[in-house]
Amino acid sequence: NSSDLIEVENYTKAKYADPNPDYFGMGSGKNIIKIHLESFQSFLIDYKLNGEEVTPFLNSLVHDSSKNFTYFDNFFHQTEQGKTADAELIMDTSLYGLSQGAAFVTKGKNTFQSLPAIMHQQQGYTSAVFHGDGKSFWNRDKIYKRLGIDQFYYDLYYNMSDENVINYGLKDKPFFKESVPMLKELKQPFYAHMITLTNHHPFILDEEEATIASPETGNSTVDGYFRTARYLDEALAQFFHDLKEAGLYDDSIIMIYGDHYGISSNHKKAMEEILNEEITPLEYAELQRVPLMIRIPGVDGQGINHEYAGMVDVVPTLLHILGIDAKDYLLFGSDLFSKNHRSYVPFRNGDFVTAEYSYIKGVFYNNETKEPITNPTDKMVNTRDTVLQELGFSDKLLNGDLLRFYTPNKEWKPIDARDYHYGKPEE
Ligand code: GP9
Ligand code: MN
Repeated sequence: NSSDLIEVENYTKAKYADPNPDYFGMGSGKNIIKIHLESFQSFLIDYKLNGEEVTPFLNSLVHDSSKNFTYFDNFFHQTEQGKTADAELIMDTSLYGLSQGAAFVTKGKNTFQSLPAIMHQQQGYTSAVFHGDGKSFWNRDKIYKRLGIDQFYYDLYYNMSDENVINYGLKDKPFFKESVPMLKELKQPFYAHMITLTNHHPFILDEEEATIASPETGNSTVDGYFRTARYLDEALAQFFHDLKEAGLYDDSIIMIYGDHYGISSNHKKAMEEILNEEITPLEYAELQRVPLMIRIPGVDGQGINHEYAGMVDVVPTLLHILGIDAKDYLLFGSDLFSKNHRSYVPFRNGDFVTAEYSYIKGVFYNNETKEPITNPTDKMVNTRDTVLQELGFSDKLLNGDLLRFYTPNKEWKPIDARDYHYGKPEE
């Protein structure tokens, strides 16, 4: 066990990418509002349906430089069966999920050294998750205590009346609306994670709330997706407006991300119609892009950043933005703004993508020609092996609960789940 831990430590520390001085510490002490776009894939950005933008508000964050966002257009989700729960785990710990099941559930008693706890211990941040579903879905009420999340606002904190609810839970518009007063109450600086829900399979919406005509592929999943994505886009526009009114916008870091695909491989035919191209294995992998957008107050947005990156990169990136060096922690990702950010993005199944080539289901492809590479270079083959090794190290950490034995630095205090209580609000 201890030799496993040393091996993992050597591996992650060798991959550490030093901070970019233009970003290091630039967001220190600022609130962070992290917005989860359920099932949102990057192909929606700038996509036009019958000549009309599906997500005009998100598109404006990408293109209007006065809004000061940086949009990573080659950012990929790295989730597996744990879906939302995997995205949450990866983005708060820089570990991978498991190849089967959801670590949020099966590793719900593990020790973690998570972003919210590090931020709390190093800089006094309060953390909170907001989500309009039952508290025990994905074992959240238990695992959040292991992640050191101070507050969890789940369905009972919201008005779950019939007209406010569809599909899994609270609709995104009332969700954001009712969250703002709760956000205002949080002790600052805070790290607030807003998890949306309406853009979730099977993508249903009340007719009177639909503001865009569906495509007509005849596949209800694909056809519905555009309407719920538009609804989410509108909910987000309303949230930004309300954050400004509440005085929370200007001085907060805002990070927006998509958690995983909405359209699974079962819907290739309809998607081929939508995208007007064949969905080969390579194309399907490329569709696993999800948006990542960041705005840091006082720092110019870059517009579109083409760096290839994945969810594991988020923890070191945010740590460095706050001015906390990531080097002490066991993290599989590296800082997106670092000049030495690593250039390949592993998927949980061992496939991976880089800017030039991809490795999908046992085949290397040239991204430009889309053709298989029959004679991969040693470097390509080595990268494939490194990806498998990295996933294996992450599995060792989770399966052996090895972070129990790891002390990042002398300031680190282990998270004690008993310190956290997510009491039911007064009825
Ligand atoms: C449920 C929601 C959906 O609370 O987060 O999870 P998913 O099905 O996307 O994993
Ligand atoms: Mn999800």
